Amino acid sequence: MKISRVLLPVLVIAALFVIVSCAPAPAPTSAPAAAPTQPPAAAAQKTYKDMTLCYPQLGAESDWRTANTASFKETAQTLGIKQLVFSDAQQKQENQISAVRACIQQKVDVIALPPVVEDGWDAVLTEAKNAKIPVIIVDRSVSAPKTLYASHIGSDMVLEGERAAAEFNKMMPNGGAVLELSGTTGSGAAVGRAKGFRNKLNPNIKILDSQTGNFTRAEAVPVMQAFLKKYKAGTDFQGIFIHNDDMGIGAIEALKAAGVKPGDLKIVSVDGTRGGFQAMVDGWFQADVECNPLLGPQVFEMALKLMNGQTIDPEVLTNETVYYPDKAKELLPTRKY
Ligand code: GYE
Repeated sequence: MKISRVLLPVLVIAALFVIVSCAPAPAPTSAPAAAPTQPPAAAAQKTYKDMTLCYPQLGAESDWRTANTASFKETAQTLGIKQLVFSDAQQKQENQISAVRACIQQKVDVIALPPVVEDGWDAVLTEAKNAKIPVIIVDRSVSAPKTLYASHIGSDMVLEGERAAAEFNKMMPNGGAVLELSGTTGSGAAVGRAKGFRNKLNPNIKILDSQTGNFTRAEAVPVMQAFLKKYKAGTDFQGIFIHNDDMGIGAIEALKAAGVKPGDLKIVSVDGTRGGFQAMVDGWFQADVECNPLLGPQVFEMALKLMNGQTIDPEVLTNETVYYPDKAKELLPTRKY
């Protein structure tokens, strides 16, 4: 039989095709059925025992701060974390920035930062972000972009200022003049409280003067003394808004020395420390706006979530209230700070 030149290659290909399709199936390359593969192990969840948390505390300026530090140290112990890297920046931002940098070097798991002031954090927060160390801003706020930190846990300082204003509005329905003894200049706490106070204060109540006492008793005394030299208590002004209880206690010292008696002036303070409660019992403060320093448990819980890649709230505001003299005596022994 003569096969044409055209037909020959077609027949060869067809034959090859038959051979290939009849060939036995190649042996499977995967593991034999007798030894089935295990499902991939779930990523090991981190626990508190794995946690190194950095807390570059801003200072020790007030009873609020002392309670805040204690809350972090106690919580770290209770939870049994691996290490709490604690430092005290003595109210100096440059010390806090150095402490954060040391924590980045040490490759901590999470940084919880209570910023002394709002501005000036972008660079070091960027460094933490580049090192893949999440940062939780604690207590006061920062002005840095939200993309540079994981979350903020703390008080609504604006609301605190608004609550203080509401007290003056109630106590001084016919208007008058008040002084303001403000917290650390440029701090989220002082900026927020001042803003909230101005938001809500009735227009018939004038803010006669505002000076900082840097949140400390010691610095509040000379500021109050200077106020009392410049303005006559009860005549030029009828009230004082004080940004924290420690400064309130310093101010009382100066007021007493100048012969002012409890109740002569309307005084509203912030924090709700034992010292503030005592000042209400003694008749000096007419109201104390709560600011809760016991933030440790919430912060560690969030830090663990971050270590495990879980989702977290970008802002957690503390639930707070206002305290009055009528319940102060009864509540004083129950106060934790
Ligand atoms: O009110 C004050 C402290 O940032 C909320 O700082 C905190 C404030 C607090 O020194 O007592």
